Amino acid sequence: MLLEQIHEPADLKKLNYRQLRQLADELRAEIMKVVSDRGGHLASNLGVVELTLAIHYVFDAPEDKLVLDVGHQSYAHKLLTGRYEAFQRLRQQGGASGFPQMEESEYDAFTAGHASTAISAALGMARTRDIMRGDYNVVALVGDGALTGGMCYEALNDAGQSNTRMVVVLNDNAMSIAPNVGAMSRYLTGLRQSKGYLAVTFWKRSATSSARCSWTASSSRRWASSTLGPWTATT
Ligand SMILES: Cc1ncc(C[n+]2csc(CCOP(=O)(O)OP(=O)(O)O)c2C)c(N)n1
Repeated sequence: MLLEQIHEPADLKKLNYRQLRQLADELRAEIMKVVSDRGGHLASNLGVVELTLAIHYVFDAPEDKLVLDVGHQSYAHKLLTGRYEAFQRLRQQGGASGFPQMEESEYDAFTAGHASTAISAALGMARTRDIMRGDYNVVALVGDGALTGGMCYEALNDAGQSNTRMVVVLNDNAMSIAPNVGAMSRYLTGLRQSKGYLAVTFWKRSATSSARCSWTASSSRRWASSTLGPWTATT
């Protein structure tokens, strides 16, 4: 089993594409096994397995900071950051918390639970980095449900205006606790169905399938932090 051999994200970078796919399957199986026993969030965690793998493959946590909005989607992140044993006792005393906890791991850059806080927290970290002349990346992962919270707009407004270097990944699965409603949800649905977006998705699929073997973690990271500009929303 590959998962038991992953003690830190650096271990991921030794895997080839086929092994990464196997690891994604193992993560899903582990999450289903533990959640059916201990309870917890299931769908939101199953939905970010590949995304979490990709983020940890591209970036270098804990130097690079990953801020998860709400934090209910943190199970794959915990399993990839040395908490396999603790995860077996998920949400039990002495086991892994169901949310990111700074006291639990240096990989949890922010203790979360409330929705819509990640972009603001990440912006604060990015600003601190700039003041301290640091060089690490800061990544906020936010769902489309959490994105309906006003705090996100205050942070996006501030980040866009100040041009602070950070990455915002939007996980738009058209779901919150129930299907999303409202103008932003309608806008994102329209965006996902637009010709331009579909063309980019098609291009991305063909580019990544042909570049699979030569695309390394460091080249992906360089691409993410330089080519995409100061901050980026990705669906
Ligand atoms: C301020 C606040 N309100 C409500 C909640 C309850 N809550 C937990 S998860 C969630 C939905 C998040 O949806 P989304 O951001 O789309 O993530 P997904 O589950 O789709 O990955 C909500 C509203 C919360 N954690 N904080």
